Amino acid sequence: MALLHTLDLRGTDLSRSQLQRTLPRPEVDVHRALEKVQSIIDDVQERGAEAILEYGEQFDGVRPPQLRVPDSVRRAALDGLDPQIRAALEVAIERVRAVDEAQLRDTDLVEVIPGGRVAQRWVPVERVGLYVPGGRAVLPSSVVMNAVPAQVAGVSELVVASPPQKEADGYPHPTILAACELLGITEVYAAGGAQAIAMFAFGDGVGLEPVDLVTGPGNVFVAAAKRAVRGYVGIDAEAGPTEIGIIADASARARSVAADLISQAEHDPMAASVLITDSPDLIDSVRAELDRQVPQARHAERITEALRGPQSAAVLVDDIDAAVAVANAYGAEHLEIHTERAREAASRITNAGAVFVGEYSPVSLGDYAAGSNHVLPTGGSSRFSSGLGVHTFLRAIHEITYTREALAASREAAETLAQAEDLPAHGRAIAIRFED
Ligand code: HSO
Ligand code: ZN
Repeated sequence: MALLHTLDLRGTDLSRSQLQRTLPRPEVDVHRALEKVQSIIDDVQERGAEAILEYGEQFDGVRPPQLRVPDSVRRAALDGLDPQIRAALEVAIERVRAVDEAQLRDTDLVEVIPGGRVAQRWVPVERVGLYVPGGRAVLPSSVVMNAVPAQVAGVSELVVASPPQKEADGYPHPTILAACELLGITEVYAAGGAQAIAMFAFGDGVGLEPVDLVTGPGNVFVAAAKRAVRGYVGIDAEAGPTEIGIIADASARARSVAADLISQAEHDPMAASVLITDSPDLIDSVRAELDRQVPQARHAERITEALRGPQSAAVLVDDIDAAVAVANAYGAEHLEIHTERAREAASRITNAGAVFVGEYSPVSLGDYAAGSNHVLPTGGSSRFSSGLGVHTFLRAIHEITYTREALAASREAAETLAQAEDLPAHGRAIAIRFED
């Protein structure tokens, strides 16, 4: 079967609902994972740290000497980190921090009427658990992407959990530990999967405090566990397989387009790589490039599976307007634009986790060192949510301060609505203030 099957949408109905039915999407059954995950969560709630360590032994094949990573192990990991990797992480941290600092907001104060004020205070979440996957890919960049906005927001306690690794005596991967140390994160646990999420939500029974919010990517079990604990704690999102959409016209460079489709396919056999173009020739040349580049790739097997899957496609449309409509209906986690007037097309994108404009702004740059965040909404959830940012870690608290005069000037509206809703005690609570 060819890589990237063609979906010919020329001359078809481009309404949002029709497109959403037609466009390929990776299928991940979080629901099915829920049952399995629930029993792990129950067990962690019952038996605490011991259950977490046992699941680590079962799933990761190793048991660390203790659940919490000792300071000395973290420090040694940073000391042992390749200086080039350290420098690259520092670039990433610095750039993400610069972008995040621009997201900070002052208290907004609105004087609704003279003497009647509503202030909006942005308050950081107090304690946050960051999940960092191990397994197939150890991603220290994800530590940066989760931790920096939390720190910029002012989160006071940042806790990391990452699966125990056989090669590290049961502690998380040394590069993950080094990244934590670089970021000043001192509370780190060797816990993975659903048991880590349960630990965040309910504590470990012997001293680890529950968190208020859980963030970070993970596999289907992590997603299911997040769904299961949601409500007890906040969650950022259930991350699904990575997606890249690319809008390209005949002017695009097939080599770069193919390389970018491959780059996200490298994450996961379920990853979605979708080319959206008005040029049949470009599809041919991108396919030829894929045939050339994929076999040379280190992870050729999973890339091939991803590019052959129903979730990946070359979507052929009449023109770039149609391509924009398709991209907006799809709402890709990452959307690249390789067209002659790329910035203009980008300005018309309303649904995407992040938009990468022009040939020199590839998704891989965003994954590591653009300054943007790489934790982005998947599965079409960009229609209603944003990527991770300072806002993820802030809550808006309204603070209402009215004078007697301002309340007097407002009572009619409030009392009328109380009456209309048949809640007279609401009205009384206002009126009583003006009685002798
Ligand atoms: N593209 C991934 C993030 C990542 N890539 C981490 C490399 N490391 C999901 O947006
Ligand atoms: Zn990536």
